[in-house]
Amino acid sequence: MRTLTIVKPDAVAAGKAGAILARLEAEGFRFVALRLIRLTKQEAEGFYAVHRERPFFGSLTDFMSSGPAIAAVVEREDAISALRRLMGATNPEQAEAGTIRAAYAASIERNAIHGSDAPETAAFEIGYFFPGVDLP
Ligand code: FUP
Repeated sequence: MRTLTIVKPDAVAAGKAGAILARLEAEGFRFVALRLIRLTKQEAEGFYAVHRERPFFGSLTDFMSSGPAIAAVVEREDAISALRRLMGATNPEQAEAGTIRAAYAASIERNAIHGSDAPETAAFEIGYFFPGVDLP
């Protein structure tokens, strides 16, 4: 099974992208596709369109378009829930010890990593960053 992850701009700026990608490998994820992205504000708005009515939408999309990030398709048994467990809670104050967000997230907004939350969102998000790519 496959899912979409993003090492967010805060983690890339902090020089933690390699550590986070290594952690994914250590937890059994294999990279199927990977690219450095630099989202425009509009691209960030399109990605987070489900949140457009939320009060944090403007700030979140400013942050997501603030610098380079890494988008990857990763594969593993039970990939979606395994990645969500490994990421930890959205708010790092609630993230369990040992999770990526507990280690690297600064706040609920600048929270280091994204992972799709369901098969339908994974399909949408993979297509959003790797359109027309014939993935192996
Ligand atoms: P998650 O799936 O854990 O990334 O969390 P959500 O889909 O609920 O939220 C998507 C992103 O919105 C989060 F990664 C960070 C941001 N967010 C905020 O900035 N403030 C909030 O109160 C909630 C979410």
